[in-house]
Amino acid sequence: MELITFGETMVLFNPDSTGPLRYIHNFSKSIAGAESNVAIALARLGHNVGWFSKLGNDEFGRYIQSVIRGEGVDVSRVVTDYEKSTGLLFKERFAHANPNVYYYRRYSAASDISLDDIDIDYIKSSKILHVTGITLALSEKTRETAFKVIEIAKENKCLISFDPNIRLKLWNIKEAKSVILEMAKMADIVFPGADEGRQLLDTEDPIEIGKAFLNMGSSIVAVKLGKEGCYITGKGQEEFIEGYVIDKPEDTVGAGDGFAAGFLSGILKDYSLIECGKLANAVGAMATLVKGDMEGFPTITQVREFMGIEKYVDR
Ligand code: KDG
Repeated sequence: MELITFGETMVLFNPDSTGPLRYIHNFSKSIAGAESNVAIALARLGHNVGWFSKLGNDEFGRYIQSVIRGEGVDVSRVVTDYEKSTGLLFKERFAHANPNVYYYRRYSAASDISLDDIDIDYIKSSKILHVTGITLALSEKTRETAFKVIEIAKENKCLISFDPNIRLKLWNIKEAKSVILEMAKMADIVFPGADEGRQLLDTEDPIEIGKAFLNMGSSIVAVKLGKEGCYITGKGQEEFIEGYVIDKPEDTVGAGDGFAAGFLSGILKDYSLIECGKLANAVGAMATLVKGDMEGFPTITQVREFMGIEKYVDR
């Protein structure tokens, strides 16, 4: 495998209209999960990737597995929990405000994942292991599991990619800060956002954020700056890379995961850090053009056309 990731994926219910959930009658069903988003985005870009989690022995778990498998991601290491259920997520949309998100994931199957559920040889076989702060927030058990898995992967020269992905519905900032900064010390590539810089390091300055993570031991830091693009630092290089302005984004959720996938695709292809940043910006921007957390991720041909590198002939 080129990259393996693990973490909770939930069934996402998106209301077909705006307004308080108690008045909503129809929802569109899809899936949501930061780690599976990265896996799906990389598979669309043509990479050989694996994702796993623990899912309930229920129709929602089977649905998640079949969607991710259908995207060309290896799901052979998914574990079924016969007692706990698959997590759910509901969005609540308003015409003039950002959507609300409601999680139904406490005590879910995925919050119970332990080292016994994980095929360590599978992890060792991968070039990159990608983890996010969401897994660290789900439960003591998932946190402990993530730290152990990373330790083992590192011993086996697997590159550790880490997206802090702070979700304050899952934990408070004090706890998030101490655990995420502990994890960052073990990561080779880190993907903080400017707002996460403020929450974790008391600065939104990309250069300072980059320096701080390099000092903690990372070798590459890609700071996400939204439509302004990104700031990349590491391996003796540093650069601000201009982003894409999307006038009317359909849905910005998943853009950060698209960014990470684009960047990691570049790393897997031995691109320069600047080229990795360019690809990351483009995949992140394209994720916002389609409604849904993962539906907008492009294929390699689509992203190259978006970047103006290639013309699509097959229309
Ligand atoms: O990064 C996008 C994710 O946040 C979303 O798909 C859902 O994983 C999710 C979460 O925990 O909020």
